[in-house]
Amino acid sequence: MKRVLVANRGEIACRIIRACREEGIEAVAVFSEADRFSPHVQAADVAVEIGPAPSAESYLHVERLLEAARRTGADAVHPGYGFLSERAHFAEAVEGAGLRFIGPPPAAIRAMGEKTEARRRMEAAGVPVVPGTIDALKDPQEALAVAERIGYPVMVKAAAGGGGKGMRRVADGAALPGAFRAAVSEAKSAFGDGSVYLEKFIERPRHVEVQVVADAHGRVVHVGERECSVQRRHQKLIEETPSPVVDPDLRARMGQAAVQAARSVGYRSAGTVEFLLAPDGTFYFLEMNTRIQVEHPITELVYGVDLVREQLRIADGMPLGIADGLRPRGHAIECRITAEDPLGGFLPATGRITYLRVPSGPGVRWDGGIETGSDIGLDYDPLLGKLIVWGESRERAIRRMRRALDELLIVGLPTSQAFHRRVVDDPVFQSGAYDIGYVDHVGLKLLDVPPAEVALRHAALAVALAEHESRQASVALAPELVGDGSGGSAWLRAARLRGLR
Ligand code: MV4
Repeated sequence: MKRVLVANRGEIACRIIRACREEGIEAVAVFSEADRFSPHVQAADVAVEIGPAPSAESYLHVERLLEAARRTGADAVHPGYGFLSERAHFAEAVEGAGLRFIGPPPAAIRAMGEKTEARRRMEAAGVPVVPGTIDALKDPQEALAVAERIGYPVMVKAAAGGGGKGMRRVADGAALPGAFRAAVSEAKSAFGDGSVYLEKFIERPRHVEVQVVADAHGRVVHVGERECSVQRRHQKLIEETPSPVVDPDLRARMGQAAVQAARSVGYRSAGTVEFLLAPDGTFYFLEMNTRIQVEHPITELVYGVDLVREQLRIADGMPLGIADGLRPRGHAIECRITAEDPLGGFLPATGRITYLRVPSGPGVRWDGGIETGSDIGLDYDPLLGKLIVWGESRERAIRRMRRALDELLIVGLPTSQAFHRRVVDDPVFQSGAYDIGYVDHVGLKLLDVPPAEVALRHAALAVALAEHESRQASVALAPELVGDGSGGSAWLRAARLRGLR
């Protein structure tokens, strides 16, 4: 492979371009009008405009992407994540155009894309799935019979659903017929397919996923797990590895199940098998993501691998560059820095980044797709970048993340940084004893700063500002504010002078 077209934007496009550069492969960037001056365009060897801002006119437009590949003489396409990364028809179109698709075979994408088909294959492959049905239920009577068998509470799920849509918990038999009928009509209108099935409801699960990598010569390895339970409305916010509750024995069993899942669909390239991990240590297959994931860097730091480099090598027919049985070293945490306002209900934020300062130093990695001057709009996913840290232990990693979050500065719009800064100080998070309910039950409350504190802060700021202005006017009249540079800042002195600290 000499030239790879990166069919993506933002931080993942920059990440893939870096791997290409290190492998001596030329990178072709594609960009929409809105992304003309984006960092991924500047980082590539060649860049092609593919259309106006809307994704459907640009990053999701198969013909324009293939046309860009043809025009630039690319011999492979890397889809990144999101956009067309898990569309089998795109992988087929790329291969049909004589290019290599840097990802799994289309058949593997398709097999894992249909949730009930995936469950069926997993059960046949001996991968643990949540007890329940696989085929759609005919009527409420059948639902009642199945629920009696597996026991309440149960989860009614839409076969065509996913990402939490079209699911409902049912506590007892009295509520089941009504819930069943509601789920069918909802699924019909939302997905055009009213098929629903039943599962045992898993109480207080954790979302733990396993990284797998498979080459074209039949080798499949797992590269540990990632704890992804800190998420809001099925959007992950913080990920870490190792999981605080996975010990070497459970890691081996989950890893083996994930490898089995990948083998059962003839997988190739990097992929992730998602599990529900119950408090009693039992785990169940949820779904498989047939792409490189946002959170892949924490695995890279703890296992010492480069997953995008592996994808490039595998697409080039080279054998896997990862040994079997790698063990985790240290601990890594990722905070997703998004253009959302945590103090305003995580509403999407827009604006110009008037100043960006990213942290660095030992064990700190910033995978970003922004720079000072970037305009952040609503056309694309709100992810601005990922702050990832590595520490010798979980405690050291948390301390380092706190320091890195204090160092990160994004001026111009609100971001999720404020949320992450509170989570790293939260005793529940620090204990590691959290599940998928963490954000709703604990995380969001961290943002409710008591009003008194807010008033005090505003007062301190007002005073400090007044002092600053008066000092500017007559610095000679207030030498105590200028100080000898020994203790703290003029702001602090001003606040102290008024007994606020
Ligand atoms: C479940 C579950 C509990 N029991 N299935 C949500 C997304 C979809 N892929 C599957 N999901 C769930 N399925 C049973 N039988 C709880 C969830 C769930 C969830 C799973 C992982 C991460 C976050 C979640 C948030 C809410 C519900």
